Amino acid sequence: MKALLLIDIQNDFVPGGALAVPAGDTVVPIANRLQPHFDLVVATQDWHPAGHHSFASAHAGREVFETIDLHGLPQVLWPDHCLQGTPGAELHPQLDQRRIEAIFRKGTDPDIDSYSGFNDNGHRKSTGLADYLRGKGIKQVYVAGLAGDYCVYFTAKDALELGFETTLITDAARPINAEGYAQAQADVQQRGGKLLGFHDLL
Ligand code: VGL
Ligand code: ZN
Repeated sequence: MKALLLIDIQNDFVPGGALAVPAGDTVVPIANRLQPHFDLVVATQDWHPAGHHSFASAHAGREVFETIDLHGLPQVLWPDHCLQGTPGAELHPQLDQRRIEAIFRKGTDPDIDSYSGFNDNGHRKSTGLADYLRGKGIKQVYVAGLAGDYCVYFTAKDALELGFETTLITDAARPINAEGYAQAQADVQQRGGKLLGFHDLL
């Protein structure tokens, strides 16, 4: 059984949003075309409380995109984004939600960021996604969405570590930084993941 994991396809991550990923909106029609080819479709939603410690605004004298040490983990400081209950945190209005069986929220703990859909960045708490997928008989996961070099990449890495056969649908994700995404793809492959273009799955 194969699951499609649609990562953080939210208004704040597309052009015009608070943490816009270049061409982020182009993943929406691709995600919609892919969905019917899977046994299960699941989405994640970045879902931060106000004042989340991944926000530069929570650290006096710090700038957006600086990296700091946050409770023992390296943390890129982001613009305020995906605030719980705001339009920016909603899934993109053109994303077809009819086949999305569950939405896993992450980033709710103010003290730690959570790029992966499975675990926070310190692997301290899980979201329950792995158990959910196993309960549905899923052995293979395909990862797409935003951003390719952060939440999509970390989700694919965790999926591999958790024992899922993992494919990154490279052109169904868009990165914040192109070089970072090239490295992410190489790393996924090195860890035993597959890379595919979305046309190969239609
Ligand atoms: C993301 C940075 C901060 C993502 C989420 O969805 O890739 N990136 N929060
Ligand atoms: Zn975030």
